[in-house]
Amino acid sequence: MNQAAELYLIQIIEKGSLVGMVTFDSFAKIQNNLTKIIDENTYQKITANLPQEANGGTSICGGLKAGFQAISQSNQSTSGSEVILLTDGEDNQMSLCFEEVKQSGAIIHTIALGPSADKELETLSNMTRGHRFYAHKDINGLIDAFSRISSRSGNISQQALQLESKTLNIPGKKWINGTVPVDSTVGNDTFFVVTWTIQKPEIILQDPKGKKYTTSDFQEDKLNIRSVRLRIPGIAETGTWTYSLRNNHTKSQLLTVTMTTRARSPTTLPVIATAHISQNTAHYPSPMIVYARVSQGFLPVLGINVTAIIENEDGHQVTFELWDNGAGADTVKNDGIYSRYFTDYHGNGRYSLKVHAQARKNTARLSQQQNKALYIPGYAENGKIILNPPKPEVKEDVAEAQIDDFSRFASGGSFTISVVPPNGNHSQVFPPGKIVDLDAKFQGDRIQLSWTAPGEVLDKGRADSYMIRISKHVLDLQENFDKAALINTSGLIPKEAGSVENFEFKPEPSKIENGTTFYIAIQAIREPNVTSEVSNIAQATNFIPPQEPSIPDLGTNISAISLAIFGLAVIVSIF
Ligand SMILES: [Ca+2]
Repeated sequence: MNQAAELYLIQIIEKGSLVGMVTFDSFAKIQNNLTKIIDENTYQKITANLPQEANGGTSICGGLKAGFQAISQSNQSTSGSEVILLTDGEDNQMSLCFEEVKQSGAIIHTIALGPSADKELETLSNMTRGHRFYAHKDINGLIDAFSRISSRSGNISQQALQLESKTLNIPGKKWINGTVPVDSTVGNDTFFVVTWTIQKPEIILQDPKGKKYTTSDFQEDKLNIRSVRLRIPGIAETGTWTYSLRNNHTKSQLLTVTMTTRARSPTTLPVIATAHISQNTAHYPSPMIVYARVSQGFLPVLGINVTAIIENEDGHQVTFELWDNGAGADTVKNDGIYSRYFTDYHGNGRYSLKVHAQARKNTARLSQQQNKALYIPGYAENGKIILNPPKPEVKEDVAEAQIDDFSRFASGGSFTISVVPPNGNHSQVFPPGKIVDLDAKFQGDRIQLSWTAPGEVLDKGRADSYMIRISKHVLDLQENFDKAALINTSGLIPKEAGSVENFEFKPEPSKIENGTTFYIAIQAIREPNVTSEVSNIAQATNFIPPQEPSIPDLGTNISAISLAIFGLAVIVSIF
């Protein structure tokens, strides 16, 4: 805990902030009134008072009251002040100061440390619109939590950004290597921190130009046991940094590696990743949606790899990719918001979310299109509902700029799940995902369909089959999907969730005339008989091109136009 608290003060909190500290067990004590963080000396004054050991008891109200007192004594208003409340204990008297907390106007961020932290702790953050976190007693979870808290306020150029955040279990006498890309938007105030559990490892850190830093370059804090830190002088070189760590002990031990930095200059907009979850608390079997937004300024960053890492109280970890594909849980394609369902519950209690956004091999693109406009589907006028045109999609062909390879870690806070039955595969209660991007068009006398594959469980895995139905009347599909004509899909084997599916078939020729419109919808099926919701309804209109005129010179243009409308396709989104 001290390692993370110190790291927070040195590396993460914005310079110029006022910081104080209160410690509490059964009693609370103001360790420092608010002090402006200017340089190393100021944070050392505070870290010197970090508690070395705690007595029993947890008086959360006592801690909060002393916190408010420290703020008032420093001639600051509690209203708008931010309090980080970190505890591993329980306090059944906590609700006694809820009213005082509300009156204070302070924002309380809670960090529940370990599985015994009070179950009601998050009431304080919910009540004051603070963030909520859950961390094991290992340092990485705390560092992740602290860096999220700093990113709420202050200047973007002063925000600490996490480039690396790993916990590594290294066997005795073994080396482990890793790489971290440092992109050209960051590099100021860069720290590389290693912690260990048994014995200090050997460290080699190499910048992209080959300059090496070794164990002796790292500073070991006298106060702080089992961690070393290197502040990279000047601006960290852009490019790939590599590190090697050797566990010098004969037994395996846990090492953590953290790299934080800030924007390269006050005028550079850095690439930023943020993460959040659809609900703070959920009752089984409600699925959660994980979101990560990756942007530079207001512009979305596309074409990167975004991974969610979710951990429960026992340390059971689930990692999965998030997608910006406009299918499943992701509402809009290519808006820089990457989303996915989470259904892999392992027991009740707190779960923590962390996201890793990384661009490797120059695949990242910066969309030049902002996607901030609020879409209003319609309005009422004289008692009638007038619909606006459909919501504009983010176009595929907008100008895009390539950006450097980068890496960002971001905490998405914690959430609580209740009523999960013990054991068993819980994901089976969820059906295959609803297809929302079915597209249809005529090609000659055939209809071509395309959509994004859902999975057997929402957007995960692989469905067993598809059921495609067609009608000339949209209402048939909307109101009576199961009665509409079935297309033979015997040759169609569903692909893995997230893949693009293509399927082509020939409608009955007798029914096709010029201008005929067909409506099509699809369901995904998991054996024996679990079906997804019916998809959006796609529409394909058959335009038979007019006879080509016999004027050879102009003919090319005219036939080009008729070809362009031949196979006109419209997606009708009916949800
Ligand atoms: Ca999206």
